[in-house]
Amino acid sequence: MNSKPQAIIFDLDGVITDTAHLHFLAWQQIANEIGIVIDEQFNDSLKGISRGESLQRILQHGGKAGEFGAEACAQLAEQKNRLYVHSLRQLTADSVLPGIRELLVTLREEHIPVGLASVSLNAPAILQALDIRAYFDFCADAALISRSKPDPEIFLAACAGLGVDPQHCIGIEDAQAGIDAINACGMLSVGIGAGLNGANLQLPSTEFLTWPCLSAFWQNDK
Ligand code: B16
Ligand code: MG
Repeated sequence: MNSKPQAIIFDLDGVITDTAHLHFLAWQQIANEIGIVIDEQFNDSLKGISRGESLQRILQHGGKAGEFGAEACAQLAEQKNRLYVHSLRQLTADSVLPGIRELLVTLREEHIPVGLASVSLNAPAILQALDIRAYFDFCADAALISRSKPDPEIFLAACAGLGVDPQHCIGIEDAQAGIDAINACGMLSVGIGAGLNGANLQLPSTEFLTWPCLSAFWQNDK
């Protein structure tokens, strides 16, 4: 039995910082412009889902799935991204969720490799804005991924980049699609927040996500 996991792989949105609300505001503006109403509850179903797929879900939600061709969809997605990227200017080092920076520091001290598995093409810029890029040994490139969560592709890419075996790693997620992705690649899953099914460990918020907690969880399960 290994006393420590080979790596810890983090989701970004909802685990490291709360960008879900910013995604929501940008999508809401785009949806309004084409006569579709979305609310925060619907937005939950877009967590971990790529930009293009999110747009398809919004169109379907509004009963307009067949009304926009590929070019129109690309334009809407680009417009949404412009709004979203503009809103990211408000992120600072203080926008890291409670406990996360401390955990990243401890994982460095414990020599445990850290990876990022976000399907956001904006992830590198967000880590820079939060001033935590240096704590990540490898960030999977969302541009090289063809299937968003719940497919395990992004988590497998993070493990491959770190040179670790998924079976010996922990993945941390706040979205159901992300928990399903972690479980599908044989990693141990940690869920943050309520309403998630199938997480191997469920914590109410990031404040509870400490190295002693993860270490005890690892040793109990392995
Ligand atoms: P972008 P994660 C995901 O990030 C978000 O949860 C999801 O809402 C968003 O649509 C997706 O990134 C793509 O983001 O438009 O910035 O490329 O949860 O995988 O960290
Ligand atoms: Mg997330």
